[in-house]
Amino acid sequence: MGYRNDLLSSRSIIRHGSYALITPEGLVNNIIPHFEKCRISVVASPKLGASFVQYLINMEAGGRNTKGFGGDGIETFVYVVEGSLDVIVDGIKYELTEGGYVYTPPSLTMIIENNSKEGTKFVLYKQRYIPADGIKEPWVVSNNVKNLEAIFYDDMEDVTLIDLLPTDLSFDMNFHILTFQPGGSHPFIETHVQEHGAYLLSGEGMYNLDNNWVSVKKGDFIWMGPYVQQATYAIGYEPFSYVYSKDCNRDPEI
Ligand code: UGY
Ligand code: MN
Repeated sequence: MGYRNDLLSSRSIIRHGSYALITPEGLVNNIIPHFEKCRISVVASPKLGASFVQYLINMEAGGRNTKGFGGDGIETFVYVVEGSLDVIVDGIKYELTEGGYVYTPPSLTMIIENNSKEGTKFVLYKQRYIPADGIKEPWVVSNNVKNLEAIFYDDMEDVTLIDLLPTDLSFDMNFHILTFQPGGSHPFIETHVQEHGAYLLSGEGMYNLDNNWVSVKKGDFIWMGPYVQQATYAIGYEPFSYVYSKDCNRDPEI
């Protein structure tokens, strides 16, 4: 850091209310009360046009948020990208390693602590839960993607999908992992009401966002707003994979 050693340029693209590509080089640190020993970037928020808030966090050894994150109508989700993290919900401790995650329902808070000797990197997410008449509240979910089955996406053998949360109507959101082998692609350009917050875990792709093709790679974050056209081709030599949010199971308000 300090004096520049090249032209000032960036691959990031910000289209308020539509979509955003945020690359790791441009991330800045945010101080947020109760998050100790953390480097936090808020990559999606209502200020961008998103209905949720998503953070990329690097937490040092001994870092934590013991006040509790979420609750009071806000559901939360954490996914570990590197290292390990302890998450405590309702007195129960979940010891997460890479690929581990916890979903916390809107009535509870999550405490997060890095009790390891190394730094850890994780994706954190919050959104206001939308109750539905006659549908019971969601529950705590924790697992590791290594334990979950990947299914072929739309019958294509070079694209797989993992659902991280139950498809039960109690849940108004889910997180998924889509993985494309090089050359694999979506079957068509999607246009849908749901939003996504996507963190790119591996590989490279050409992504169509609002009918603009942009190159993206591991470490990038993409926010896709409602109805923004979206699809990708995987390029390069390794699988292109991302973990992403999706709202679901609710009738839009008018
Ligand atoms: O679930 C989805 O809507 C997903 N196929 N979208 C995406 O990858 N952009
Ligand atoms: Mn989509």
